[in-house]
Amino acid sequence: MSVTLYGFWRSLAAFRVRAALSYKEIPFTEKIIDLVQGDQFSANYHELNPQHVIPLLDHDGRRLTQSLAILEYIEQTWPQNSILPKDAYEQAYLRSISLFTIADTHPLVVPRVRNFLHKTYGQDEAGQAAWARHWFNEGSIAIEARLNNEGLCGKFTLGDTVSLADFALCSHVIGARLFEADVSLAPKLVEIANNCLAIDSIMSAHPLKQPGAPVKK
Ligand SMILES: N[C@@H](CCC(=O)N[C@@H](CS)C(=O)NCC(=O)O)C(=O)O
Repeated sequence: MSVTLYGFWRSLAAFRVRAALSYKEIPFTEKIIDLVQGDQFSANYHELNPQHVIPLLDHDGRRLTQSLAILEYIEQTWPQNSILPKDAYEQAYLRSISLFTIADTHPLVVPRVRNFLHKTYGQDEAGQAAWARHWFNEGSIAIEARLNNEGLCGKFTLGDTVSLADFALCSHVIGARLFEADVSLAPKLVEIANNCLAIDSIMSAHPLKQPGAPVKK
């Protein structure tokens, strides 16, 4: 069996997939697509994913994109350490919480959006970071309100069991911290992310633990 993740240290979407593979103890190799160097636009990568984004998962030559779809595939293919309950409502709830960040926040802060802000509206790095912080904060407030409003979370998004939504929420908090957004807006969300990162297999997938990440002095 061969499982290859195309990722990059900084990518929040790649983190979601890396965390799931690691949590489920699935052996995989990671190929680096350096988003800063523009590897996502190379001819070789274009052949694999003409959307020019990561993550991409190759399982025995079959390729998948979009982190949420990949997480579902991983769950169905390798059921150990399940990350999705059987109940239809609970599944939909977890997908819905995941999409708060995967669909509604993260796409606003990815490199192609920040590059567009720079090229078209002259935003320098500080302006782009302020933009990212704004959307991370909006996302945090929305997620926190939803988590509290439904009252289903315990240590994790649904009770005390890790699910695919936890990888999504954790990616949101990691990104918010990288951009120095105000995570104090969302204490429950932060608690869930911290509980995830207290699990060694999830922590090992953290962006700052990957090759190429800046080393803290
Ligand atoms: N919705 C996609 C997001 C994919 C995405 O935008 N990935 C970012 C990295 S986190 C990327 O490859 N960006 C390249 C770019 O913006 O040029 C997913 O969840 O997989």
